[in-house]
Amino acid sequence: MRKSSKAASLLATAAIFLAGITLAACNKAEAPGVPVAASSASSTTGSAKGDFGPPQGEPIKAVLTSPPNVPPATGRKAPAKVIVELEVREVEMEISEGVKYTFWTFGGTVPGSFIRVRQGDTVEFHLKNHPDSKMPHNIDLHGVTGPGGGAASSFTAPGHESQFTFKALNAGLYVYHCATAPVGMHVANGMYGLILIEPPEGLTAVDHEYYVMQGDFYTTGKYREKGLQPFDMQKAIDERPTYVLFNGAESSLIGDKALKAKVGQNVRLFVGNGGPNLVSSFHVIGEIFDKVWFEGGSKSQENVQTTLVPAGGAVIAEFHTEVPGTYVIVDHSLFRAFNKGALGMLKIEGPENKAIYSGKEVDSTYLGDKAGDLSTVAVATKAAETGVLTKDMQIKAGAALFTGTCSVCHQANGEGLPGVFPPLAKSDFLTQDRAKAIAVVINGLSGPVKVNGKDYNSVMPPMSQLNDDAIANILTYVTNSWGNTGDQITQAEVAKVRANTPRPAGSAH
Ligand code: HEC
Ligand SMILES: [Cu+2]
Repeated sequence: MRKSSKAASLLATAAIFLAGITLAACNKAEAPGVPVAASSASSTTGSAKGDFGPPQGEPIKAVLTSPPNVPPATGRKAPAKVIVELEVREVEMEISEGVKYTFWTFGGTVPGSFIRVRQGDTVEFHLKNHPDSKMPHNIDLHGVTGPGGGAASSFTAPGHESQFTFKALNAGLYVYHCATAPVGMHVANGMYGLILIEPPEGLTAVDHEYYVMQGDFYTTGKYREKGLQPFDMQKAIDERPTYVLFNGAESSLIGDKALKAKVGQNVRLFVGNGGPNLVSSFHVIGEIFDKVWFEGGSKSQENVQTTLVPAGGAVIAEFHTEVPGTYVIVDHSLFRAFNKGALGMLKIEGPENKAIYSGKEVDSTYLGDKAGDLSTVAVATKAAETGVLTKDMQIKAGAALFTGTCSVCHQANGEGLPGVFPPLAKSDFLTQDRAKAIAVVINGLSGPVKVNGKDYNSVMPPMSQLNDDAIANILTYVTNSWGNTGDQITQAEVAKVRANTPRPAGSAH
């Protein structure tokens, strides 16, 4: 295709125009105190578009929210002076059932408090570091124009406070994080969050806004290994996370903490990724994002299945709800979802719409071991900690874990499928030898076997990725259900079989 001379001259004009904008942007960045005229209506790029007059009215104290909540829209029509007060706290919290971790937080939560201002606002930022903290911290806000995004002005020792002021020049959704050395470690411990800088006209009204932020975590113990788990620097350097999580804990968006909406509503997700290492392939199973403002910027894309959220980046995703049910939120790098915790839920309530979707839901496949009633698992974990774990607690926890772990093959009623999956109900194989039953779960089983007089010759994959306590609970449930009679199978028994039997090649340890 040949360019006409007219097109060439148009291009030249555009080049001059762009050069002008770049110059304007430079001037502004160098002298942020000098208000930039809101004039250049023809301009369509970056920070030149906005309302940069002096702050008006009384200073406003920013409303900060904990995830998954988002502060209300600023609703302002003019720039203001906004005061943000954020306190760093180092707190021990549950990262997974019975697993504790010392998080370093902005505001006591992971991710940190959500901050919402309007483009053109002058933000007076106060960073406090709680006297109980062991470490100094600071903050780098990606929405700040200036050295280190504020990091250079906010180094704060325990029990101290620092203050700096910035003008919110660019609209968008931005990550903030701690940038104190070793930076990777501060971020890996949960020191990140989101700041939304609304465009002058604000965002459209929706029924729900939620705050979801992914992060990768590195513990010396294995996935779901109980107790207080220290940070593992080597795993972090190797980028081998033990956990990949939404909102800092495995259970943060599960069960009664699931995000909620009704059929026929508009939902907006502010999705961030703190990293420090992984890039997220953010996906909601069974939904399509009608609109995504990719990379947290000003352009939107439509009809998106999976959106990429870089480490230190964010997106705004919107969709309209049509069909009731549980929608599973994942990082579509699926081992992270099913084996490292990157799984959440959105529960949509309302009338069925058979014209859009015919069936009843409940898809335990996509929920994995989170399909059952997890409160029973919590009860068993707590009881095990204090040494009062009863058989009944184990059976209830095992029932929840069996769903989505074993039921896909052996079926919810334990009957299996004729010729393919042997029954666990009244299985003579199972009741023969408990150590052998434990070994089957840990190391799998293949080749010809006879169960209740019928021949099977198939493959059960090793399930050694399950913890000793999970296997003990599942087997206690199995050996006490569907007409089976057995007693408690203990964690110690499972640990012994694990130690005394070799793992097949390629299985988890
Ligand atoms: C992917 C399908 C699959 C899953 C998931 C699965 N199994 Fe199996 N299981 C099998 C197959 C197939 C066999 C028979 C293997 C053979 O033919 O050698 C079997 C055999 C067994 C046996 C011995 C035979 C019997 O019926 O008593 C036990 C016990 C058992 N499984 C328990 C479990 C438990 C507990 C879980 C969950 C932790 C589980 N299985 C998950 C497919 C599966
Ligand atoms: Cu820090």
